[in-house]
Amino acid sequence: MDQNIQFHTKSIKKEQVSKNISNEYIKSLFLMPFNDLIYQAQQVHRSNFDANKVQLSTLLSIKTGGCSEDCAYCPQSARYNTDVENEKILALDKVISAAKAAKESGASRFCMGAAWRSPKQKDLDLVKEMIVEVKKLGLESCATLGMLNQDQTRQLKEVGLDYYNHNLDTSPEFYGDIISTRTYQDRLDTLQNVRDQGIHVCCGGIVGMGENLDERVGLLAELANLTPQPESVPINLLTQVEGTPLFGIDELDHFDFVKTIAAARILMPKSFVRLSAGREKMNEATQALAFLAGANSIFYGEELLTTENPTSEKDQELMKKLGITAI
Ligand code: SAM
Ligand code: DTB
Ligand code: SF4
Repeated sequence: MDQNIQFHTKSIKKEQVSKNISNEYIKSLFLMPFNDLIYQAQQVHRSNFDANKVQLSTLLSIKTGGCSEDCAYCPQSARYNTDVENEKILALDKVISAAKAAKESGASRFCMGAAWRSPKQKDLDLVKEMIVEVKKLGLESCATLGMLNQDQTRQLKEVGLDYYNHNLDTSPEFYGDIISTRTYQDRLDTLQNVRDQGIHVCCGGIVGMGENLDERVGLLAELANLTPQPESVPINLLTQVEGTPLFGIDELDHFDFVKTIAAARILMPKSFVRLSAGREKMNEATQALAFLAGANSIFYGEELLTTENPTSEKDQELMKKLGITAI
């Protein structure tokens, strides 16, 4: 572990102490020569995980489109003119067959996403039934439904939800350029409500939205200083969708994406770091570099929520080439 971090956590129960990892320290990681950074990340990775194992989560959009929020990256916002239609919540049998298929193709976790600002009680009741059925199949359950209050997180815990995904998306400084309809503090409050119920936290963000290096560093600082750190950290590369405000912006260099993964691995040594959206645009070598940098989870299955992801056959092929097996 880096001395910087060790100093702040010394002899105090790790989960209860704010780590105070500084932006300067995080930036220094990004400024290291690429090979040195990857080497350090790989060392941290190997001392905490089997370096040849990757966790597979399959996503299903259980409620697509028509969202009231204005997230500038998102094709599901009702405010932007994209190809995504406003659909009704999926029927339980459709969710069960998608979960069965995910299980058969080798996923260990099934993540249900909904295009909501936050769930209404009647919708939450339906999601609770879905969670129960997913768990019956022997899959870990995950949901991402927007903001949650204490009562909603309690209800989800009651039916056995394993993970809740709620991303900080970007740094506090850049956040206002991306979303105006909910605040950074709203997100932190939801994460706290999830944590208070003992549901595992899945929290990450998006890079390639036009943020500068300090802002990318700022996202990692927020994530790494969450106490305890999230169990799962999805790092998404923006998938540019026509009709959204971010469509057509300069694309992030893939080495900068890999560096973000490496920094996340060093800063959050025990978290699963997920190589998330954006794989469809990455070649195999870039993905292999991301694994070398410490990514040990992917979204698995040909669709994310509304956009494409590599097919499971293609991923199996890549994993075989790299000698990687599923957890
Ligand atoms: N509506 C809920 C919410 O926003 O909290 C849950 C679903 S939302 C689609 C989940 C996450 O997907 C977002 O927080 C964002 O990080 C990610 N996401 C959405 N659109 C994306 C895109 N075009 N590229 C990369 N990540 C994206
Ligand atoms: C996360 O961090 N990435 C996933 C999941 N959590 C819900 C979503 C990616 C969405 C990409 C755009 C889409 O397919 O609509
Ligand atoms: Fe709605 Fe979530 Fe998309 Fe934001 S990211 S517009 S809250 S679906």
